[in-house]
Amino acid sequence: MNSAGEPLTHSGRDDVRIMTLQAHILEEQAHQPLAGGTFSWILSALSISAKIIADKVRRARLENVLGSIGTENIQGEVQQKLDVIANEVLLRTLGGREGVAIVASEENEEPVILRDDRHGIPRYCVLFDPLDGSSNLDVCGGVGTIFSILAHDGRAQRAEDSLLQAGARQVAAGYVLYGSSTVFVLTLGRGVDMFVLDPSVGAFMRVERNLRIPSGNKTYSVNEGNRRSFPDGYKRYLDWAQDNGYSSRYAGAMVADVHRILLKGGVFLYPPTSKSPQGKLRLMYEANPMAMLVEQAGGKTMAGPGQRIMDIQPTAIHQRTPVVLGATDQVDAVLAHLASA
Ligand code: P6P
Repeated sequence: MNSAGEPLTHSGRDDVRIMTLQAHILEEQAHQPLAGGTFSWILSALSISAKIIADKVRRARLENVLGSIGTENIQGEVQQKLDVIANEVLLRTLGGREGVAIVASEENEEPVILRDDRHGIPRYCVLFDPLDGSSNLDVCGGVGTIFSILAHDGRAQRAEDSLLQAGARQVAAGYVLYGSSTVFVLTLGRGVDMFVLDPSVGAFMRVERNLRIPSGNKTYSVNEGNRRSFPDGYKRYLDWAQDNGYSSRYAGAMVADVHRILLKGGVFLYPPTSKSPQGKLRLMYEANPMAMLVEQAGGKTMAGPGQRIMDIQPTAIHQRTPVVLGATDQVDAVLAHLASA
């Protein structure tokens, strides 16, 4: 019964059932012909990892695990202590799942091959950025985990041959935002659903189904400190946006910026710059999963004029790409300026 003593029923759009992420995964499992329990177990490993990482992020300053460890990752970026801790959590939870053949992480130069495909069990590749935006940690800014799941090709001779699939072949994608609350956003290719961790219960509770990105929000999200080295079309767009009453919002963590766009609309851009001529964001475990989520929520995602992100055929696990993603009307406004002479 709800608070008014009425029976809990499907009330149109607002499904009042109490659904945890675990129950949602099992309910969705029926729609994934290949999945069976294998796929669901992978998602539950990501859920457990999110809870563990959320606790470590919340306690970071108390337990003095902020700051860097003084080494750099494959990206040449200084590793934060929690980058390494979050990476270990994901490797150890996913490592225990029978359905995971290969994992690839922003923090590991080479993919980790966990199992081959001899026994005919459908297996998957899981790619992730364990703690995206971790430089925000010291100042209590939003940080997140981003993940992408691909079906493993058991015939592949090398791990890369199975991993290097275009984003359009992802079977699932999502992120966890460790912000004012811990939010788990997931797509299995049938829309985008959102869950919030209830610490008193220790479960992710479903709060939104089939998220749709609102149109008409005149907000852009870009690091304007790089403006001088943007290609001219991006500069023309920014001039146009500022002449037309746009606001600017930029969190410095892709998960936080994309989450705002999923809920409120607008557009996120990471153009080519002099420092990152191919763009800064990584295709396989940042751009592709976010692109799947945004497109599943009715938005648009491009690497540039005429180049849909999820159509890019990757050639390297850590390759980078420019990114323009968000509400379709707002992405189209950017593209119009990239194309204009
Ligand atoms: P910049 C974080 O390091 C990250 O990979 C994304 O999460 C974020 O959108 C971007 O880089 C921020 O880069 O150059 O603006 O600090």
